[in-house]
Amino acid sequence: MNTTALLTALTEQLADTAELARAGREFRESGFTTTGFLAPETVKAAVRAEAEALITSHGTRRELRFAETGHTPRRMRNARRGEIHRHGTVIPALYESEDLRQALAVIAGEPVLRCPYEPEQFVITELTESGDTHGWHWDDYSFALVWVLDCPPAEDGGFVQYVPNTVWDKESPRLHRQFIGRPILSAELRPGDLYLMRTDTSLHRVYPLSRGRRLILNMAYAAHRDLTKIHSHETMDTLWAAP
Ligand SMILES: O=C(O)CCC(=O)C(=O)O
Ligand SMILES: [Fe+2]
Repeated sequence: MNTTALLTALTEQLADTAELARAGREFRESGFTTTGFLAPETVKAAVRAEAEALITSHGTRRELRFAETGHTPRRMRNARRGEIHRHGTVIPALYESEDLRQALAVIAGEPVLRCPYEPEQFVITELTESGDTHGWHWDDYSFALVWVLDCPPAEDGGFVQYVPNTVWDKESPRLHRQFIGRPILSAELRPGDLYLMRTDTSLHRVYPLSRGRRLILNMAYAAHRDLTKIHSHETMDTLWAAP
């Protein structure tokens, strides 16, 4: 199927308003909802095939810690936005889809905009080694739509944990403080799932892998409020931006 046909299939699927309403209720309550219903199997298969090819040809291993998120570990392989944009077709086209952003806006209850800072628009992340994790952090922009392309069962790690309604102070993240008096929520994910998270106010992480492999595509989106905030991009620049 070519990219135009895939986008048409996506648009047809996005007409499921009952699912959008359910996801919207969940999202506005907890800052998280699974949204696998947004994309048909044909689109998911095309995203997965492109992500597999890109991580194989352009994946770079990174092992980093950031003061801005309390020195939590990032142990992963990534293909970054520039590489995906240059060598991919399906993923950049999906990111540009206005129909997809409109569906996300129904769930979010507010407009969902392209991320104005290009290096953060999308990234492919692969966890392969025991101990690999995307450690506790917040994102710079309001929303992430994550496509789960490969994932082990929860017993082997790789599930997502989050603490909604928290505030990122980059100067003094006081990460452990965020857990005191607040529950950590966890969501099991399966290949083919998608989820939408309010990533600027949900402290979140991927539970360290003990076995198996995890592959995701993360598409980041902005809210209007993000466009007026002055953003510094230290953690993401180091993680994803070109050297
Ligand atoms: O891998 C995930 O499910 C989350 C990824 C994430 O938090 C990020 O890329 O900022
Ligand atoms: Fe994140």
